[in-house]
Amino acid sequence: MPFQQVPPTLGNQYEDDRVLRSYLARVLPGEILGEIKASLIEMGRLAGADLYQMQLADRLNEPSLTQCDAWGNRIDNIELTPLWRVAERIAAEHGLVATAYEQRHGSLSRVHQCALAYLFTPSTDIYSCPLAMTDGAARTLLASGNQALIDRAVPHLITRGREEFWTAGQWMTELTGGSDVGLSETIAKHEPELTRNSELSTQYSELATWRLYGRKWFASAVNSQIAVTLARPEGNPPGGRGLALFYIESRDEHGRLRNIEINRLKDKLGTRKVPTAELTLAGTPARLVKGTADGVRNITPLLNITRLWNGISAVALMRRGLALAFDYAGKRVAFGAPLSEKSLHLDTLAGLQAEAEAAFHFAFYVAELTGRGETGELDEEEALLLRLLTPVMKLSTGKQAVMVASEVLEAFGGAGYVEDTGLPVLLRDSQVLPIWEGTTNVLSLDTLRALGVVTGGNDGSAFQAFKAQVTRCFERVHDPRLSVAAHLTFSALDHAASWLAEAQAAGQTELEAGARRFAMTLGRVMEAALLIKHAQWSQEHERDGRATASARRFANAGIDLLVQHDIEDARVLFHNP
Ligand code: MFK
Repeated sequence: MPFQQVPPTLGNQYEDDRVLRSYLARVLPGEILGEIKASLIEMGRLAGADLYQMQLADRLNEPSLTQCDAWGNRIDNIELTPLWRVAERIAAEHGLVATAYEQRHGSLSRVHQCALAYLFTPSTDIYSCPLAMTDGAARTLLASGNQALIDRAVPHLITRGREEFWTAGQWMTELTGGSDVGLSETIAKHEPELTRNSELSTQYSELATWRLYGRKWFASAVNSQIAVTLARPEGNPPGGRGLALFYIESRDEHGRLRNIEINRLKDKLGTRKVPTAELTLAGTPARLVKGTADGVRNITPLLNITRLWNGISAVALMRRGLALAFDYAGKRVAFGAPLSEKSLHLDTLAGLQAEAEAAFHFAFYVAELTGRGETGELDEEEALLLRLLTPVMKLSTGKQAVMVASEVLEAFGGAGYVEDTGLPVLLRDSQVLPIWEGTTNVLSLDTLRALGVVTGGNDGSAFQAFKAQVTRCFERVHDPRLSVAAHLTFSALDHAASWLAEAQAAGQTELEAGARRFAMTLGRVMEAALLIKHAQWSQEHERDGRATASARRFANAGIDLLVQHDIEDARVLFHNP
């Protein structure tokens, strides 16, 4: 018989996931875990079986845009891929958004929802993108207090009924920039007489009294029923404060776009199933969400929710890559033994597992805080902590996902580079995670903003909240096998504190130049602290030493990234004087 390689396979993605199950056992009271377990087992089954098989079969399909019908009428129709159509139904029925709003288990409903999203995401080709925006739009509308819009849209965004379910887009990015949103050029004209315009359905016409004119350069999941977007009311000043937040229902009751032209779909490195488009808003009817200014501030609830989803997606994609790589290591024989018995291969996978495991605890800790924020349970210190940790978690886990995905491909040798294994997409889809929802550098600067450093309002309380949480993580840690990891964590924390004080004294240039190293160090400190805390718990409650092994590896791989670089060297390299 010629040699035949056995491919990697997936089991039930909940039952096989030691990290998820152990974490849920720690944070959820037994009766809550008992109530939600069936939903997790079912999602784990779908993710490892039906959806995964569909995903492999769907590999070559991509969304398509048909701009005109046979007779030249502009229709701008988008056809989604088969897997995405199934994903939409499953997402609604399994409450991928709804779970967080039904709040059957109070603040822990956010953890339940994120666990579902974590299982669902790797098998559904970034359908998490429209779900993240839908969740973010619901949270933003609720925060706005705009009762007319809340009544009209939120029930559709948080329903479990597949027929009534709406998804939301987030149209922010323009040619002027995806990061510096305050440069947006879209203009809003107030037209109260729009209410009598027959092009609008009766209900929507009572709401939409503005028209938007401009170009959106990177509008994700453009097939969504609604979108939230930013535009500058005529006469408003420049910058983010002069923008206002608007609500759009993109199609009329006949399915025609409301003065929106889809110019083309983006030809992207990854997330190829997401119909991301360039749009022209040519007098699109819209409704103000909250006030006629401060649009950037008013859309931040959405940004923080999508950044949470980004982190959950990052740990989910890491988990998928490692589930396949661990399975394959037991099946692939080279140099006389399975790879799982080769110390160098084991060592490599263990390092990746440690990164993924630390990232997992960070993302889910932010989910816990987000849930408590939504049920009004956060005190002042925890609110500062959530504001700080959201960008730090997003930027840390995004970078880890790319590194882990790249190594996972390498763990398969040449097979990892071949498309029909279904592996390369893991790397392409991971690569978006540090880019969208705020690049690593933009979020590093946001970290300084969250600390109050940018505005000069740094009274140290946000950093103090961070330190207090790290300290709390160690309250019950006593295993000597974790002591080196603990020492490395506190030493990095001390260095971060002294660096911040020195950089603030040195001035804005020094502060900004080191902001990424600083934010990444905070991220690794928090990841180490949370993982060590869990490791101690898992030993005591599960007699399981695997989290301890991961914590030791993670800490030894390096927590403190605050090496000193001279910004003058960077200037020399750039300007070649
Ligand atoms: C898998 C799931 C992933 C999800 C998929 C979604 C796909 C969608 C793809 C995309 O749309 S990607 C595009 C996303 N774009 C961004 O994330 C924008 C990145 N840029 C930033 O985040 C900038 O920091 C920002 C635009 C916010 C800077 O704008 P400004 O106008 O310079 O903001 P400014 O003046 O500093 O802040 C305005 C107010 O908002 C301030 O409050 P005050 O008015 O009270 O002073 C800030 O403190 C506040 N603020 C800013 N960021 C905040 C925030 N508040 C809370 N949370 C934040 N994150």
